Amino acid sequence: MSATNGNHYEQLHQGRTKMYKSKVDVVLGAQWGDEGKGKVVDMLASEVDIVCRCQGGNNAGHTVVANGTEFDFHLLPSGVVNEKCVSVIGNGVVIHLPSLFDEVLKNEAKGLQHLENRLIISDRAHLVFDFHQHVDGMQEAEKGGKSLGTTKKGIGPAYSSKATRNGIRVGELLGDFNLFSDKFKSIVATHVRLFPSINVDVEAELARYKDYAEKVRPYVKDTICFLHTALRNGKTILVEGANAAMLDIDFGTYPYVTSSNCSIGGVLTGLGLPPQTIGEVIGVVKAYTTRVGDGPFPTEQLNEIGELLQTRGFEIGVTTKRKRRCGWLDIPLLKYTSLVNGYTCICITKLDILDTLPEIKVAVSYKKPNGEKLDHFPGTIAELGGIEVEYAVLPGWQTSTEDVRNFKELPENAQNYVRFLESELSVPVRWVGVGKGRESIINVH
Ligand code: 2SA
Ligand code: GDP
Ligand code: MG
Repeated sequence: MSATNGNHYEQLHQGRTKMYKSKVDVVLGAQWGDEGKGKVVDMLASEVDIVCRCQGGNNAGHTVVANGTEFDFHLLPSGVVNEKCVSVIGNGVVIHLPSLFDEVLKNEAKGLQHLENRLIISDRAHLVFDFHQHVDGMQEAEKGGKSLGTTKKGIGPAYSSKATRNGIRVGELLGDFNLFSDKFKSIVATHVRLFPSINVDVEAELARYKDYAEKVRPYVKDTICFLHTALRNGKTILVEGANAAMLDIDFGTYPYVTSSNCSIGGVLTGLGLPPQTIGEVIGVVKAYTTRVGDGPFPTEQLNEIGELLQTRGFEIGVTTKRKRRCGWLDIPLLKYTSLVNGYTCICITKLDILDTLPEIKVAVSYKKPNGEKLDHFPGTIAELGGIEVEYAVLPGWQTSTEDVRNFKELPENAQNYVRFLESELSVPVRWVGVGKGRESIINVH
Protein backbone atom coordinates (compact mmCIF):
# COMPACT_ATOMS: atom_id res chain seq x y z
CA MET A 1 0.00 0.00 0.00
CA SER A 2 1.46 3.42 -0.94
CA ALA A 3 2.00 6.06 1.74
CA THR A 4 -0.98 8.09 0.58
CA ASN A 5 -3.45 5.22 0.29
CA GLY A 6 -6.05 5.09 3.02
CA ASN A 7 -5.41 8.69 4.13
CA HIS A 8 -7.89 10.42 1.87
CA TYR A 9 -10.21 11.51 4.66
CA GLU A 10 -7.33 12.98 6.64
CA GLN A 11 -5.89 14.69 3.54
CA LEU A 12 -9.31 16.16 2.79
CA HIS A 13 -9.19 17.98 6.09
CA GLN A 14 -5.64 19.29 5.71
CA GLY A 15 -4.47 22.48 4.09
CA ARG A 16 -7.87 24.14 3.74
CA THR A 17 -7.50 27.43 1.93
CA LYS A 18 -8.97 30.50 3.57
CA MET A 19 -11.07 32.11 0.87
CA TYR A 20 -12.96 34.53 3.06
CA LYS A 21 -11.63 37.32 5.21
CA SER A 22 -14.80 37.55 7.28
CA LYS A 23 -17.78 35.46 8.30
CA VAL A 24 -21.53 35.67 8.15
CA ASP A 25 -23.29 35.70 11.53
CA VAL A 26 -26.90 34.62 11.66
CA VAL A 27 -29.84 35.54 13.92
CA LEU A 28 -32.57 32.86 13.93
CA GLY A 29 -35.90 32.44 15.70
CA ALA A 30 -35.74 29.34 17.91
CA GLN A 31 -39.49 28.90 18.57
CA TRP A 32 -42.61 29.94 16.58
CA GLY A 33 -41.45 33.45 15.78
CA ASP A 34 -41.69 36.85 17.47
CA GLU A 35 -38.83 36.04 19.82
CA GLY A 36 -37.42 39.54 19.35
CA LYS A 37 -35.13 38.93 16.37
CA GLY A 38 -35.54 42.53 15.20
CA LYS A 39 -34.19 43.82 18.48
CA VAL A 40 -31.18 41.46 18.42
CA VAL A 41 -30.37 42.41 14.82
CA ASP A 42 -30.57 46.09 15.73
CA MET A 43 -28.28 45.53 18.71
CA LEU A 44 -25.61 43.98 16.46
CA ALA A 45 -26.21 46.09 13.34
CA SER A 46 -24.24 49.05 14.67
CA GLU A 47 -21.12 46.87 14.40
CA VAL A 48 -21.68 45.20 11.02
CA ASP A 49 -21.45 46.40 7.44
CA ILE A 50 -24.32 44.46 5.86
CA VAL A 51 -27.64 43.05 7.14
CA CYS A 52 -29.56 40.57 4.94
CA ARG A 53 -33.00 38.99 4.81
CA CYS A 54 -32.84 35.56 3.19
CA GLN A 55 -36.39 34.15 3.20
CA GLY A 56 -40.06 34.89 3.86
CA GLY A 57 -41.80 38.07 2.84
CA ASN A 58 -43.97 40.70 4.47
CA ASN A 59 -45.60 38.06 6.66
CA ALA A 60 -42.71 38.82 9.01
CA GLY A 61 -43.03 41.61 11.57
CA HIS A 62 -39.79 42.64 13.30
CA THR A 63 -39.86 45.36 15.94
CA VAL A 64 -36.97 47.68 16.70
CA VAL A 65 -37.17 50.34 19.39
CA ALA A 66 -34.35 52.80 18.85
CA ASN A 67 -33.92 56.20 20.50
CA GLY A 68 -37.55 56.16 21.63
CA THR A 69 -39.01 55.42 18.19
CA GLU A 70 -40.70 52.08 17.48
CA PHE A 71 -40.19 50.67 13.98
CA ASP A 72 -41.93 47.59 12.57
CA PHE A 73 -40.20 45.98 9.62
CA HIS A 74 -41.79 43.46 7.30
CA LEU A 75 -39.63 43.29 4.17
CA LEU A 76 -36.89 45.75 5.02
CA PRO A 77 -34.04 44.22 7.03
CA SER A 78 -33.96 45.67 10.57
CA GLY A 79 -30.43 46.89 9.82
CA VAL A 80 -31.90 49.87 7.94
CA VAL A 81 -32.19 51.71 11.25
CA ASN A 82 -28.42 51.93 11.23
CA GLU A 83 -27.32 54.46 8.62
CA LYS A 84 -23.89 52.87 8.18
CA CYS A 85 -25.38 49.50 7.27
CA VAL A 86 -26.18 48.24 3.78
CA SER A 87 -29.39 46.18 3.74
CA VAL A 88 -29.86 43.27 1.37
CA ILE A 89 -33.07 41.50 0.39
CA GLY A 90 -31.80 38.15 -0.89
CA ASN A 91 -32.93 35.78 -3.63
CA GLY A 92 -34.88 33.58 -1.18
CA VAL A 93 -37.28 36.38 -0.22
CA VAL A 94 -40.68 36.85 -1.89
CA ILE A 95 -41.50 40.52 -2.45
CA HIS A 96 -44.83 42.30 -2.80
CA LEU A 97 -43.53 45.51 -4.35
CA PRO A 98 -46.51 47.73 -3.36
CA SER A 99 -45.98 46.72 0.29
CA LEU A 100 -42.22 47.27 0.04
CA PHE A 101 -42.64 50.84 -1.20
CA ASP A 102 -45.33 51.56 1.41
CA GLU A 103 -42.87 50.35 4.04
CA VAL A 104 -40.11 52.56 2.65
CA LEU A 105 -42.43 55.61 2.73
CA LYS A 106 -43.66 54.85 6.24
CA ASN A 107 -40.14 54.60 7.57
CA GLU A 108 -38.92 57.68 5.75
CA ALA A 109 -41.74 59.53 7.54
CA LYS A 110 -40.33 58.16 10.83
CA GLY A 111 -36.93 59.63 10.01
CA LEU A 112 -35.02 56.88 8.18
CA GLN A 113 -33.20 58.57 5.35
CA HIS A 114 -31.48 57.75 2.08
CA LEU A 115 -32.74 54.18 1.92
CA GLU A 116 -32.15 54.24 -1.84
CA ASN A 117 -28.40 54.39 -1.19
CA ARG A 118 -28.26 51.47 1.21
CA LEU A 119 -30.89 48.94 0.16
CA ILE A 120 -30.06 46.22 -2.38
CA ILE A 121 -32.62 43.79 -3.77
CA SER A 122 -31.74 40.52 -5.47
CA ASP A 123 -32.67 40.19 -9.12
CA ARG A 124 -33.54 36.56 -8.32
CA ALA A 125 -36.11 37.29 -5.59
CA HIS A 126 -39.64 36.27 -6.59
CA LEU A 127 -42.57 38.65 -6.84
CA VAL A 128 -45.74 38.33 -4.81
CA PHE A 129 -48.73 39.70 -6.73
CA ASP A 130 -52.08 40.85 -5.35
CA PHE A 131 -53.73 37.72 -6.75
CA HIS A 132 -51.37 35.58 -4.64
CA GLN A 133 -52.77 37.38 -1.60
CA HIS A 134 -56.38 36.84 -2.73
CA VAL A 135 -55.65 33.14 -3.28
CA ASP A 136 -54.06 32.92 0.19
CA GLY A 137 -57.30 34.26 1.70
CA MET A 138 -59.45 31.94 -0.40
CA GLN A 139 -57.42 28.85 0.48
CA GLU A 140 -57.73 29.71 4.14
CA ALA A 141 -61.51 30.21 3.81
CA GLU A 142 -61.87 26.89 1.95
CA LYS A 143 -60.15 25.03 4.78
CA GLY A 144 -62.84 26.19 7.18
CA GLY A 145 -62.07 24.89 10.69
CA LYS A 146 -58.75 23.46 9.46
CA SER A 147 -57.23 26.78 8.36
CA LEU A 148 -53.53 27.41 9.03
CA GLY A 149 -54.02 30.95 10.27
CA THR A 150 -51.74 32.47 7.63
CA THR A 151 -51.06 36.19 7.48
CA LYS A 152 -52.83 36.28 4.08
CA LYS A 153 -49.86 38.08 2.56
CA GLY A 154 -49.69 35.63 -0.35
CA ILE A 155 -46.54 33.92 0.92
CA GLY A 156 -47.67 30.30 0.35
CA PRO A 157 -49.10 30.95 -3.13
CA ALA A 158 -45.99 32.91 -4.20
CA TYR A 159 -43.61 30.14 -3.06
CA SER A 160 -45.96 27.66 -4.83
CA SER A 161 -45.54 29.63 -8.06
CA LYS A 162 -41.77 29.53 -7.53
CA ALA A 163 -41.77 25.76 -6.91
CA THR A 164 -44.01 25.02 -9.90
CA ARG A 165 -41.73 27.23 -12.02
CA ASN A 166 -44.45 29.71 -12.91
CA GLY A 167 -43.10 32.44 -10.66
CA ILE A 168 -41.72 35.75 -11.86
CA ARG A 169 -38.46 37.17 -10.53
CA VAL A 170 -37.58 40.80 -9.92
CA GLY A 171 -34.97 40.59 -12.71
CA GLU A 172 -37.66 39.61 -15.21
CA LEU A 173 -39.67 42.69 -14.35
CA LEU A 174 -36.64 44.79 -15.24
CA GLY A 175 -35.96 43.04 -18.57
CA ASP A 176 -38.05 43.03 -21.74
CA PHE A 177 -41.49 44.21 -20.61
CA ASN A 178 -43.22 42.20 -23.35
CA LEU A 179 -41.72 39.01 -21.95
CA PHE A 180 -42.78 40.02 -18.45
CA SER A 181 -46.31 40.73 -19.75
CA ASP A 182 -46.54 37.30 -21.37
CA LYS A 183 -45.38 35.57 -18.19
CA PHE A 184 -47.77 37.66 -16.10
CA LYS A 185 -50.73 36.78 -18.36
CA SER A 186 -49.82 33.12 -18.15
CA ILE A 187 -49.47 33.05 -14.33
CA VAL A 188 -52.81 34.91 -14.01
CA ALA A 189 -54.50 32.41 -16.40
CA THR A 190 -53.17 29.49 -14.31
CA HIS A 191 -54.58 31.01 -11.13
CA VAL A 192 -57.94 31.91 -12.71
CA ARG A 193 -58.26 28.30 -13.90
CA LEU A 194 -57.75 27.08 -10.35
CA PHE A 195 -59.67 29.89 -8.62
CA PRO A 196 -62.34 31.10 -11.10
CA SER A 197 -63.67 33.73 -8.69
CA ILE A 198 -60.45 35.77 -8.56
CA ASN A 199 -60.69 38.90 -10.56
CA VAL A 200 -57.48 40.29 -12.07
CA ASP A 201 -57.54 43.37 -14.30
CA VAL A 202 -54.50 42.28 -16.30
CA GLU A 203 -53.99 45.51 -18.24
CA ALA A 204 -54.28 47.66 -15.11
CA GLU A 205 -51.81 45.40 -13.26
CA LEU A 206 -49.34 45.55 -16.16
CA ALA A 207 -49.53 49.35 -16.22
CA ARG A 208 -48.95 49.40 -12.47
CA TYR A 209 -45.96 47.05 -12.73
CA LYS A 210 -44.46 49.12 -15.54
CA ASP A 211 -44.19 51.90 -12.95
CA TYR A 212 -42.90 49.56 -10.25
CA ALA A 213 -40.19 48.35 -12.64
CA GLU A 214 -38.74 51.87 -12.78
CA LYS A 215 -39.19 52.43 -9.06
CA VAL A 216 -37.39 49.24 -8.06
CA ARG A 217 -34.67 49.34 -10.77
CA PRO A 218 -32.15 51.46 -8.80
CA TYR A 219 -32.18 48.96 -5.93
CA VAL A 220 -31.70 45.76 -7.92
CA LYS A 221 -28.36 43.93 -8.14
CA ASP A 222 -26.81 40.51 -8.25
CA THR A 223 -26.65 40.15 -4.49
CA ILE A 224 -24.66 36.91 -4.71
CA CYS A 225 -21.63 38.62 -6.26
CA PHE A 226 -22.13 41.58 -3.96
CA LEU A 227 -21.97 39.41 -0.82
CA HIS A 228 -19.01 37.34 -1.96
CA THR A 229 -17.01 40.44 -2.87
CA ALA A 230 -17.88 41.85 0.54
CA LEU A 231 -16.65 38.67 2.27
CA ARG A 232 -13.39 38.68 0.33
CA ASN A 233 -12.89 42.29 1.40
CA GLY A 234 -13.44 41.53 5.06
CA LYS A 235 -16.88 43.16 5.41
CA THR A 236 -19.01 41.83 8.23
CA ILE A 237 -22.41 40.39 7.37
CA LEU A 238 -25.38 39.63 9.59
CA VAL A 239 -28.38 37.60 8.44
CA GLU A 240 -31.80 38.28 9.92
CA GLY A 241 -33.92 35.13 9.87
CA ALA A 242 -37.65 35.71 9.51
CA ASN A 243 -40.37 33.56 11.15
CA ALA A 244 -38.67 30.69 13.03
CA ALA A 245 -37.53 27.06 13.11
CA MET A 246 -40.92 25.70 14.21
CA LEU A 247 -42.50 27.44 11.20
CA ASP A 248 -39.88 26.00 8.79
CA ILE A 249 -41.53 24.15 5.91
CA ASP A 250 -39.34 21.07 6.54
CA PHE A 251 -38.66 21.13 10.27
CA GLY A 252 -41.72 22.91 11.65
CA THR A 253 -45.10 21.54 12.69
CA TYR A 254 -46.14 20.81 9.08
CA PRO A 255 -48.63 21.75 7.66
CA TYR A 256 -48.96 24.53 10.27
CA VAL A 257 -45.85 26.25 8.98
CA THR A 258 -44.89 29.00 6.58
CA SER A 259 -43.63 28.21 3.07
CA SER A 260 -39.92 28.91 3.41
CA ASN A 261 -36.95 27.38 5.22
CA CYS A 262 -36.65 29.62 8.25
CA SER A 263 -33.79 27.63 9.74
CA ILE A 264 -30.09 27.64 8.85
CA GLY A 265 -30.52 26.02 5.42
CA GLY A 266 -32.60 28.96 4.23
CA VAL A 267 -29.67 31.26 4.94
CA LEU A 268 -27.47 29.41 2.45
CA THR A 269 -30.06 28.97 -0.30
CA GLY A 270 -31.65 32.37 0.24
CA LEU A 271 -28.41 34.28 -0.20
CA GLY A 272 -26.12 31.98 -2.21
CA LEU A 273 -23.66 31.44 0.64
CA PRO A 274 -21.59 28.28 1.12
CA PRO A 275 -21.63 26.72 4.63
CA GLN A 276 -18.02 27.57 5.45
CA THR A 277 -18.90 31.28 5.41
CA ILE A 278 -21.17 30.90 8.43
CA GLY A 279 -19.77 32.15 11.74
CA GLU A 280 -21.98 32.54 14.79
CA VAL A 281 -25.53 31.19 14.77
CA ILE A 282 -27.48 33.16 17.36
CA GLY A 283 -30.69 31.49 18.51
CA VAL A 284 -33.24 33.97 19.82
CA VAL A 285 -35.34 32.38 22.57
CA LYS A 286 -38.27 34.14 24.21
CA ALA A 287 -38.31 33.36 27.96
CA TYR A 288 -41.72 31.70 27.41
CA THR A 289 -43.38 30.45 24.21
CA THR A 290 -45.83 32.13 21.83
CA ARG A 291 -47.47 31.12 18.61
CA VAL A 292 -49.65 33.17 16.26
CA GLY A 293 -51.88 31.24 13.88
CA ASP A 294 -53.21 27.71 14.17
CA GLY A 295 -51.44 24.45 14.89
CA PRO A 296 -50.22 22.37 17.84
CA PHE A 297 -48.63 24.06 20.84
CA PRO A 298 -47.80 21.57 23.63
CA THR A 299 -47.08 24.09 26.42
CA GLU A 300 -49.95 26.49 25.58
CA GLN A 301 -51.71 27.87 28.67
CA LEU A 302 -55.40 28.44 27.94
CA ASN A 303 -55.86 29.95 31.38
CA GLU A 304 -54.92 32.99 33.46
CA ILE A 305 -51.17 32.25 33.00
CA GLY A 306 -51.56 32.44 29.21
CA GLU A 307 -53.57 35.65 29.59
CA LEU A 308 -50.97 37.19 31.88
CA LEU A 309 -48.14 36.42 29.43
CA GLN A 310 -50.24 37.77 26.56
CA THR A 311 -51.08 41.06 28.29
CA ARG A 312 -47.76 41.67 30.09
CA GLY A 313 -45.84 40.70 26.95
CA PHE A 314 -48.10 42.74 24.59
CA GLU A 315 -48.26 39.59 22.50
CA ILE A 316 -50.02 40.93 19.42
CA GLY A 317 -49.05 40.14 15.81
CA VAL A 318 -46.98 42.92 14.28
CA THR A 319 -48.38 42.24 10.80
CA THR A 320 -51.97 41.10 11.42
CA LYS A 321 -52.66 42.44 14.96
CA ARG A 322 -53.87 38.98 16.01
CA LYS A 323 -53.49 37.99 19.66
CA ARG A 324 -50.60 35.56 20.09
CA ARG A 325 -51.20 32.32 21.96
CA CYS A 326 -48.95 31.96 25.02
CA GLY A 327 -47.43 29.18 27.11
CA TRP A 328 -44.42 28.00 29.09
CA LEU A 329 -40.88 27.62 27.76
CA ASP A 330 -40.41 24.29 26.00
CA ILE A 331 -36.99 22.62 26.28
CA PRO A 332 -37.68 19.58 24.01
CA LEU A 333 -38.70 22.02 21.27
CA LEU A 334 -35.57 24.14 21.81
CA LYS A 335 -33.30 21.09 21.86
CA TYR A 336 -34.79 20.10 18.50
CA THR A 337 -34.34 23.51 16.86
CA SER A 338 -30.84 23.71 18.33
CA LEU A 339 -30.02 20.40 16.59
CA VAL A 340 -31.28 21.72 13.27
CA ASN A 341 -29.74 25.20 13.50
CA GLY A 342 -26.56 24.52 15.49
CA TYR A 343 -26.80 27.59 17.74
CA THR A 344 -23.39 28.77 18.87
CA CYS A 345 -25.00 31.08 21.41
CA ILE A 346 -28.39 32.19 22.63
CA CYS A 347 -30.12 35.47 23.35
CA ILE A 348 -33.02 35.11 25.79
CA THR A 349 -35.58 37.87 25.36
CA LYS A 350 -38.50 39.11 27.45
CA LEU A 351 -37.23 37.74 30.77
CA ASP A 352 -38.86 40.84 32.33
CA ILE A 353 -42.31 39.55 31.36
CA LEU A 354 -41.90 36.74 33.93
CA ASP A 355 -41.09 39.23 36.74
CA THR A 356 -44.44 38.92 38.56
CA LEU A 357 -44.80 35.13 38.62
CA PRO A 358 -44.38 33.27 41.94
CA GLU A 359 -43.37 30.11 40.10
CA ILE A 360 -42.45 29.34 36.52
CA LYS A 361 -42.92 26.06 34.73
CA VAL A 362 -40.59 24.78 32.02
CA ALA A 363 -41.36 21.77 29.83
CA VAL A 364 -38.47 19.33 30.24
CA SER A 365 -39.66 16.24 28.38
CA TYR A 366 -42.43 14.81 26.23
CA LYS A 367 -44.00 11.45 27.03
CA LYS A 368 -45.88 9.08 24.71
CA PRO A 369 -49.43 7.99 25.69
CA ASN A 370 -47.87 4.77 27.12
CA GLY A 371 -45.68 6.83 29.49
CA GLU A 372 -42.41 6.30 27.58
CA LYS A 373 -40.19 9.39 27.18
CA LEU A 374 -39.82 10.63 23.63
CA ASP A 375 -36.23 10.86 22.40
CA HIS A 376 -37.04 12.93 19.29
CA PHE A 377 -39.35 15.78 18.32
CA PRO A 378 -42.55 14.33 16.79
CA GLY A 379 -42.64 14.47 13.01
CA THR A 380 -46.41 14.43 12.62
CA ILE A 381 -49.21 16.51 14.04
CA ALA A 382 -50.92 13.32 15.23
CA GLU A 383 -47.85 12.21 17.20
CA LEU A 384 -47.37 15.70 18.66
CA GLY A 385 -51.07 15.86 19.58
CA GLY A 386 -50.73 12.62 21.58
CA ILE A 387 -47.81 13.61 23.82
CA GLU A 388 -47.93 14.53 27.46
CA VAL A 389 -45.66 17.32 28.68
CA GLU A 390 -43.54 16.94 31.83
CA TYR A 391 -42.67 20.18 33.61
CA ALA A 392 -40.02 21.34 36.03
CA VAL A 393 -41.24 24.04 38.41
CA LEU A 394 -38.76 26.85 39.08
CA PRO A 395 -39.22 29.56 41.71
CA GLY A 396 -40.02 33.03 40.36
CA TRP A 397 -38.27 36.24 41.50
CA GLN A 398 -41.19 38.66 41.82
CA THR A 399 -38.91 41.68 41.40
CA SER A 400 -38.65 44.03 38.44
CA THR A 401 -35.68 43.26 36.18
CA GLU A 402 -36.39 46.11 33.74
CA ASP A 403 -33.56 48.33 34.94
CA VAL A 404 -30.95 45.62 35.45
CA ARG A 405 -27.98 45.84 33.08
CA ASN A 406 -25.56 43.44 34.75
CA PHE A 407 -26.15 39.69 34.96
CA LYS A 408 -24.93 39.45 38.57
CA GLU A 409 -27.52 42.06 39.57
CA LEU A 410 -30.43 39.95 38.35
CA PRO A 411 -32.37 38.30 41.19
CA GLU A 412 -30.80 34.92 41.97
CA ASN A 413 -33.87 33.01 40.76
CA ALA A 414 -33.75 34.89 37.44
CA GLN A 415 -30.06 34.00 37.05
CA ASN A 416 -30.96 30.38 37.85
CA TYR A 417 -33.71 30.42 35.21
CA VAL A 418 -31.17 31.54 32.60
CA ARG A 419 -28.58 28.99 33.78
CA PHE A 420 -31.20 26.22 33.73
CA LEU A 421 -31.95 26.89 30.07
CA GLU A 422 -28.25 27.11 29.28
CA SER A 423 -27.42 23.78 30.90
CA GLU A 424 -30.43 22.01 29.36
CA LEU A 425 -29.40 23.13 25.87
CA SER A 426 -25.63 23.03 26.38
CA VAL A 427 -25.36 26.30 24.48
CA PRO A 428 -24.05 29.48 26.12
CA VAL A 429 -26.52 32.28 26.78
CA ARG A 430 -24.75 35.44 25.59
CA TRP A 431 -27.47 38.06 26.19
CA VAL A 432 -30.67 38.46 28.17
CA GLY A 433 -33.35 40.98 27.16
CA VAL A 434 -35.29 42.79 29.89
CA GLY A 435 -37.15 45.43 27.87
CA LYS A 436 -38.06 46.59 24.38
CA GLY A 437 -35.33 49.16 23.88
CA ARG A 438 -31.84 48.77 22.48
CA GLU A 439 -30.36 49.49 25.87
CA SER A 440 -32.44 46.84 27.71
CA ILE A 441 -30.00 44.04 27.21
CA ILE A 442 -27.70 42.25 29.64
CA ASN A 443 -24.36 40.82 28.54
CA VAL A 444 -24.00 37.44 30.22
CA HIS A 445 -20.32 36.67 29.66
P1 2SA B 1 -47.85 32.60 6.23
O1 2SA B 1 -48.60 33.90 6.14
O2 2SA B 1 -48.19 31.66 5.10
O3 2SA B 1 -46.39 32.74 6.44
O4 2SA B 1 -48.46 31.88 7.56
C1 2SA B 1 -48.14 30.53 7.88
C2 2SA B 1 -47.91 30.38 9.37
O5 2SA B 1 -46.77 31.14 9.75
C3 2SA B 1 -47.09 32.03 10.80
N1 2SA B 1 -46.36 33.29 10.67
C4 2SA B 1 -45.90 33.97 11.72
N2 2SA B 1 -45.77 33.62 13.02
C5 2SA B 1 -45.24 34.56 13.85
N3 2SA B 1 -44.94 35.85 13.46
C6 2SA B 1 -45.07 36.20 12.16
N4 2SA B 1 -45.02 37.51 11.80
C7 2SA B 1 -46.05 38.44 12.36
C8 2SA B 1 -45.59 39.03 13.69
C9 2SA B 1 -47.37 37.68 12.47
C10 2SA B 1 -48.66 38.47 12.65
O6 2SA B 1 -44.44 39.42 13.74
O7 2SA B 1 -46.34 39.09 14.65
O8 2SA B 1 -48.70 39.69 12.67
O9 2SA B 1 -49.72 37.79 12.75
C11 2SA B 1 -45.50 35.24 11.23
N5 2SA B 1 -45.68 35.25 9.88
C12 2SA B 1 -46.20 34.04 9.56
C13 2SA B 1 -48.59 32.30 10.59
O10 2SA B 1 -49.21 32.82 11.76
C14 2SA B 1 -49.09 30.91 10.21
O11 2SA B 1 -49.22 30.13 11.36
P1 GDP C 1 -39.47 39.28 15.89
O1 GDP C 1 -40.48 38.94 14.84
O2 GDP C 1 -38.72 38.08 16.36
O3 GDP C 1 -38.55 40.39 15.49
O4 GDP C 1 -40.28 39.80 17.16
P2 GDP C 1 -41.55 40.81 17.16
O5 GDP C 1 -41.08 42.16 16.91
O6 GDP C 1 -42.64 40.27 16.30
O7 GDP C 1 -42.06 40.63 18.65
C1 GDP C 1 -41.21 40.83 19.75
C2 GDP C 1 -41.84 41.89 20.66
O8 GDP C 1 -41.18 41.88 21.92
C3 GDP C 1 -41.67 43.31 20.15
O9 GDP C 1 -42.77 44.07 20.55
C4 GDP C 1 -40.39 43.79 20.84
O10 GDP C 1 -40.33 45.20 20.98
C5 GDP C 1 -40.55 43.13 22.18
N1 GDP C 1 -39.29 42.79 22.87
C6 GDP C 1 -38.13 42.29 22.33
N2 GDP C 1 -37.26 41.99 23.31
C7 GDP C 1 -37.87 42.30 24.48
C8 GDP C 1 -37.49 42.17 25.86
O11 GDP C 1 -36.41 41.69 26.21
N3 GDP C 1 -38.44 42.57 26.79
C9 GDP C 1 -39.65 43.09 26.44
N4 GDP C 1 -40.49 43.46 27.40
N5 GDP C 1 -40.03 43.21 25.16
C10 GDP C 1 -39.15 42.81 24.20
MG1 MG D 1 -42.52 39.09 14.52
